[in-house]
Amino acid sequence: MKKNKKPILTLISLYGIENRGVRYISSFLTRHGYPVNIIFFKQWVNNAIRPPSQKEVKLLMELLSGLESLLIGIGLGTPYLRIATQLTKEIKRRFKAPVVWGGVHPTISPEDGIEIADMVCVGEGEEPLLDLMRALERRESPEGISNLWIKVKGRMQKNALRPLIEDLDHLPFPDYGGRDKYFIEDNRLKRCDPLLKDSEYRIYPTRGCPFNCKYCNNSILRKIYREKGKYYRSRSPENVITELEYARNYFKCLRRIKFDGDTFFFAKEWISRFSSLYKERIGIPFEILLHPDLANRQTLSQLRKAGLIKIQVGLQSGSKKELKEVYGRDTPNQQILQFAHLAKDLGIEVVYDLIWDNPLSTRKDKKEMLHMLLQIPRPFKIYMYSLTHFPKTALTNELLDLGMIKPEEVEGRATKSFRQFRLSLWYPRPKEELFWISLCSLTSKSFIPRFFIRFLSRRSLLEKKPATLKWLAFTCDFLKASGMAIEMLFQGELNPIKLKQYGSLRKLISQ
Ligand code: B12
Ligand code: SF4
Repeated sequence: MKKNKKPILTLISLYGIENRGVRYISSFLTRHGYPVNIIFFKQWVNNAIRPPSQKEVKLLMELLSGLESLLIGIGLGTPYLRIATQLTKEIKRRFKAPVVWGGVHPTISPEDGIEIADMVCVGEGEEPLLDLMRALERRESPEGISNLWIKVKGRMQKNALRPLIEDLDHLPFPDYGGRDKYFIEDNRLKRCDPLLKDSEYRIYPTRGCPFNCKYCNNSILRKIYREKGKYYRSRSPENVITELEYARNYFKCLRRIKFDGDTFFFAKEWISRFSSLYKERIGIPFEILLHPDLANRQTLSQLRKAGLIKIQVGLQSGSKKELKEVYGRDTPNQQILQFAHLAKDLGIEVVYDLIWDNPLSTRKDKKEMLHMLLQIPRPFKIYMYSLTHFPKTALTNELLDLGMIKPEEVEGRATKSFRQFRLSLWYPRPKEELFWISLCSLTSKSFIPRFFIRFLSRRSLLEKKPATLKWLAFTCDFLKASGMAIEMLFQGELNPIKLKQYGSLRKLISQ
């Protein structure tokens, strides 16, 4: 299909049309003169991920046979390990081009990939892939390229990691649009960049995180990158604003910006500069992810004036002590409440993230969670997550050591996140858990009086038989979700991507 003197790199993103990792690599390689195709192989759908159909696999193979790639890269997170394995075997059976894996899962568990792919890239992929393309172009051996695990003559070579990229401003912006993007979904192949229909743009102003929560990928990455440079890095405000201007040229229905770095953490001077630039040059409503320890009046007021409308904050557990230690998040409840009042004063909407289905969580923890939520000023939203045991996080290791989960329950071998990641009330779980989830879910519904929730929480019969309560919580979720959908429709934010990702009644998530 493409006629070009320079050899071609083809990247496949599994179930992630957003996938910034591959989009960054693509722009970086393009900057250095290599043409890159990106194939978005299926879209991620909340709690309803299905393996690809035979037709979709066939479409992928036919497409690859026309692209004449020198190298094929596959980007994947842990849930897609089995799918990546199946596709890689098929690609290797049909094509001569070597296959390299990269992304979150190959970074934390390269050993899973090297058995299947020819090479695995650990960590940041921009420079290793450039070195690899150059070596392959010159027909040189890729042995010795840092960050790569390579099979050489049947023996495995694990090369050291290069230092982390320090100057993020130096990187080109992620790659969008163009004729070299393909999308395979619903048994069809389209030549397009499917993300451009989105009304929300996610930007990543940092890499790494200053915190180290035990259930998060950062708890592993910090160890992998030990002594490889500053782990938490940020871009300049100017660079972030210029990316947003660049994105505006591609995302024609843009209504909202989401700062999607691990957590919004910057020095005071950064915030001031950013706020004035954002107001002047962008002016689109934006939202951030924030660790509760970082909230203060001055910062939030400045951001509010610049256009901040929503903060997503990790509450995770409302228990006073024990469960906070389990998660490695020890912000006292009092501090969270102060933050909640501050956000309300400033007119900023808050969403609290909560984690459920943790075998270490006791009845007391759940009761304290409810108590905490009942004190938070309304209105607010809740995003509930079902704990997924991602490999090698500190929490997963702890649960394995305690014998509370089995190795086959660890994601990668398991695929629980296909059916349950954001929490839905219909997923099977113990009655006690369902009882407390349903009660907590009611706390964010301003139309349900708090005294009524307290009253329900004291009904021991409901705790033993929570089905009625579940229906009440589900009906309230439905009403709230319908209200949100109508609001989004009027604001021009309801689009086919959001509908596909979240629009299933049966999988309805708690808000
Ligand atoms: C923003 C975000 C999202 C966004 C956007 C995703 C995106 N990929 O852009 C949305 C909301 C869509 C999302 C969805 C999901 N996410 Co998410 N997400 C994140 C977050 C916070 C940042 C990811 C990011 O943009 N990083 C910045 C880029 C530049 O870094 P990178 O992706 O690692 O890419 C670099 C390298 O890995 C490498 N690389 C990447 N791809 C490739 C490919 C090749 C061939 C090579 C050689 C190298 C390479 O080079 C890149 C550039 O240096 C991370 C947390 C984190 N710290 O990673 C969680 C995280 C990645 N998400 C996670 C999960 C579980 C999901 C979901 C599965 C949840 C679900 N079931 O609904 C979905 C799956 C989507 C998918 N297919 O990946 C987990 C993954 C855990 C794991 N072990 O796999 C993480 C780590 C959070 C956590 N729990 O700790 N996510
Ligand atoms: S603050 Fe968020 S991104 Fe940072 S380590 Fe904790 S959970 Fe992970």
